[in-house]
Parts: sequence; structure tokens; C-alpha cells
Amino acid sequence: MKTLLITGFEPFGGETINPAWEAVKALPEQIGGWQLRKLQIPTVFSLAAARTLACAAECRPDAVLCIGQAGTRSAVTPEYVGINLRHARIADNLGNQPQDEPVVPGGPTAYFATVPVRAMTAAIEAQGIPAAVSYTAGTYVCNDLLYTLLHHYAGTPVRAGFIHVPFLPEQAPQGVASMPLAQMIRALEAAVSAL
Ligand code: PCA
Repeated sequence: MKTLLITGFEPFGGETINPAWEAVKALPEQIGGWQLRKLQIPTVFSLAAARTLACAAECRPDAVLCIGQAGTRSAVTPEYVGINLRHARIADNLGNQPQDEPVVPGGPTAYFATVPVRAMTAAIEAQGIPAAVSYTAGTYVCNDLLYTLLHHYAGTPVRAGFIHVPFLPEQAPQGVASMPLAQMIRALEAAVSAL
């Protein structure tokens, strides 16, 4: 049995829940050949990655998959790339609001995710759930985490990836897309099965 470290963020930006953690928390302990190690992480630059890597040092995962909220999206979106840029429109949960800073000074401009992004997306769609490959994880804490993990694990067999999920119906303002929790959970199960 392989080990998957799967993370979900704490609420941020004035929200009281984060669908990412709600969905991760509700996943079964095993999916296919994967034993899941679930971790809730703070929506804070650097710290999210530090907590994830501290947990990874202890559970020694074969893959790390991080889940985050992308409130403007209508589909579950596996991320193709992490970029070496921090630029925050809103402060994180500790008040940090970096502007045009690198994640890793001197690091490569970008890394591609090392999980099978297209297969994961196809597996979610095969469940009848809206999914799409995303080519930007933004420049906020989610991208910070994805880039840091890809930098850390570059040249190792440990795979790393990220999936953004939409708002839950109870979060979405009028006219903004959302997805029921049960659907998100099924989407993540399908994605893990495709790892
Ligand atoms: N989404 C944010 C950070 C935490 C989360 O769930 C992002 O997309 O960067």
C-alpha cells in the first residue's frame, strides 16, 4: 500500500469554511492502493508548505496532493504548473500580503506538477463531474505551496500536485458557481484513483 499525504486549507478571506478541507476530511482512509494521511494546513505563505513538509518527513509519502478553494471556478481543476511568484490580492491568515516576490529566490520560474494531471481530470469527468486542467494556480498561498513542494521534491520519486475546488453552495454569492460537497468528495476519490 502506498501513502498519500493529502492536505486541505483552513478557511481564509473571511470565510468560515474551506471546501477543500471539508472534502479531504470526508474522504475514506483508503482509496485503491493508497493509504491516506490527511492534514489541515493554515492559509499562510511559507507556513502551509512547512507544515506539509514536516508531516511528510514523518509519514514519508509516495505522493503529496494538496486541495484548495478557488471560489470563482465552476469545475474541479487539477493544476498543471506552479510558478515562482507570490503576489497577494488579500492578506493571508497571518496578515502577510507579499507583492511580486519569489517563492524561492533564485529558483526556476516554474515547475510542472508531477502527478498525472490529465488522467486525474479525465477520471473526474468520467464521474460526470465538471473538471478541467488549469494552467494557473494563481499567485497566492495555493501556488506558494505547490511550487515549494515541486521544488523540494524535484529529482526525487515523490510526486506532488494540487487541485482547486469551487465554493460550496452555502458560500457562493448570488450568481457565483458552486459544487455540492458530495460531488467534490467523489471528484477527489476519482483523482486519487488516477494517481
Ligand atoms: N485557496 C487559496 C489559498 C487557500 C485556499 O484554499 C488559493 O487559491 O491560493
